[in-house]
Amino acid sequence: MSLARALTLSAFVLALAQGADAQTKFTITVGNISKGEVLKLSNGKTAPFVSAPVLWAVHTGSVNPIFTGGKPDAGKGLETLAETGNPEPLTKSLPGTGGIVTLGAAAVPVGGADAGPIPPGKGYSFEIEAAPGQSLSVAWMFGQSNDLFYSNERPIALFDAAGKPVKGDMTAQLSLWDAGTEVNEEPGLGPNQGPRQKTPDAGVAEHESVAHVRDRFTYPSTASVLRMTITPAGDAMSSK
Ligand SMILES: [Ca+2]
Ligand SMILES: [Ca+2]
Repeated sequence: MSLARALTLSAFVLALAQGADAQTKFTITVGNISKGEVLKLSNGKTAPFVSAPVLWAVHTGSVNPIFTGGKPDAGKGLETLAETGNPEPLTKSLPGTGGIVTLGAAAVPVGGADAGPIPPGKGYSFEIEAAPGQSLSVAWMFGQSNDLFYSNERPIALFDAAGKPVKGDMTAQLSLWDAGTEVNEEPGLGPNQGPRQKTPDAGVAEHESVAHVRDRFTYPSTASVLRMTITPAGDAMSSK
């Protein structure tokens, strides 16, 4: 092989490798911004708003791969996430499905040493890498519930139409869902909810479709208790 051809070939291979690595790093934060005990209970007492670890997926396509609204829980682990806060079954069942490129869970609160929920004032932070065209979907349990979770109805775009990384507050893309697997009790008081249940399965089973929560109880507005932000790294790792 001539030197010129070898150089051309290596340049081509390098370009391919750089194309494959045309990733942008993003830091995602999910914070519990509630203060004190914001859940006002029917017994006159109060309880704090608490969120569980965050399941996240970077994916292609126009559909959130974590769950399907309007259909019953697919039995891949959403019930465990929504009823106990543990994202682990979904981290094992979801890879390879729904256009998922990478998937993980953020379970250790910032400044903490152990996995656990985030009380008022605490948060999770994690890094992802994505290429233009890829999106983010997330899900985590509303801790003081039987089977409620926060997630995005549509994929959260990580790039705009021009391929530029997005940044800023994405909280408005989140809403509160009912997994349809356990009958709801009063948030913050029900004996079969995350912080109080004696076993992970405690509670009355229900068989409904996953849907936006609709019951006789009141819930804090999402933006009053949570803040999710996306911050792209200063410089993309692409050579372009
Ligand atoms: Ca329910
Ligand atoms: Ca329960």
